Amino acid sequence: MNSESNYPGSIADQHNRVTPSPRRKTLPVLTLFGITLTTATVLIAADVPWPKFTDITEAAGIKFKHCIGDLEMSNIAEATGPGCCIFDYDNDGFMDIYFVNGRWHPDISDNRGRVLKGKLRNALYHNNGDGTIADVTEKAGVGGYDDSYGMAASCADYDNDGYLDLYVGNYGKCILYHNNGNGTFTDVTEKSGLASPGWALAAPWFDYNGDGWIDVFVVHYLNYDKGAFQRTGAYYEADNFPGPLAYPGLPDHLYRNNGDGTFTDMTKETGLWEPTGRGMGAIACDIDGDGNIDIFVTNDAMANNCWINDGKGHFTDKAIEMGVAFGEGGQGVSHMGPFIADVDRNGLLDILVPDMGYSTLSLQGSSGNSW
Ligand SMILES: [Ca+2]
Ligand SMILES: [Ca+2]
Ligand SMILES: [Ca+2]
Ligand SMILES: [Ca+2]
Repeated sequence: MNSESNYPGSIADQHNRVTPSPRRKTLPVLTLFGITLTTATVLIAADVPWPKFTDITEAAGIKFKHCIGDLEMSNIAEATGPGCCIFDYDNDGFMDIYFVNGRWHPDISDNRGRVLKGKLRNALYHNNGDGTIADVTEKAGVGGYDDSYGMAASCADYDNDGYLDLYVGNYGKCILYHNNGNGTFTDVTEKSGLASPGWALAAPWFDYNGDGWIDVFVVHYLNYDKGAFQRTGAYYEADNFPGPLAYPGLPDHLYRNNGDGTFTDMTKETGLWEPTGRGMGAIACDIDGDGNIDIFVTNDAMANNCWINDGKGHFTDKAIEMGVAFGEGGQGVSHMGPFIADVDRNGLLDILVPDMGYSTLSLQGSSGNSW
């Protein structure tokens, strides 16, 4: 710890003074008809020492740096950054990391940025299990396409062979990499039917029809016009480049896994067709607790969708009735990647939607049976 973090009155200083060590108390945890059934030792929350973290990125060997594929951020595509996918691709018990990168793209990038053309790729890092991590992208064959600008990644064992496969969402065509189980992957995008062209920002996997084959929901953002609207100057210049409402949305897609390495687009048949959505993220889970997995989709600057699965292959958007369509002020804010968990431990799932302001936490069951 450096001296700055320990100056008198600092948070670290206060913490060091008030929490010399955690205290423990033995408390009854369940009392029924006056009989205590069991006891447990619990930590008093206020006395738990704060966890401390050390940035070991460089020491571990991670050299990856994200790039927007250009020298200057000048449009909504360059401003929409990707993330990474953490998964154990080789089943050695240690989690590995796949990073998604931007790249020079003729629809998005300026001419000056052309110097970056061909120099950017995604990266797969193998966790060696000893605190170091190694770039294995070339061997694994998962660098991505030069004409697909990386936006997202997710993983699932779509063919049930015991190895997690990798799906990359792009501006352009998506990519499905089949994990060969020997440290290499094969691009099976065309055969699988999962190219899902457009602009994909998230792709949660789940078995929507319960047939044992995992399906995928691909979130599409908006129909970027390659800068045409921006070149007209018909927007409020002080706001910098045009935002999401300057472009029409794109429909998300649900692809059913046929169990033979191919997928079929089931968006319209399942009621999920929503061509105006500007999807930024999604989570698949059983939000209403009826045993069927639902999908919560965050849309940028407009209403979110909460697609409730009826268990018979059909989804209905209940976001407005459930009170999770908008931000706290009832407006469509810059809804981004959502999180779902039981925050208040009442047995019902709650939703946190980060945005560029205060974010929105929606608690389920906090007032009657509503959100
Ligand atoms: Ca591993
Ligand atoms: Ca697999
Ligand atoms: Ca399925
Ligand atoms: Ca459900």
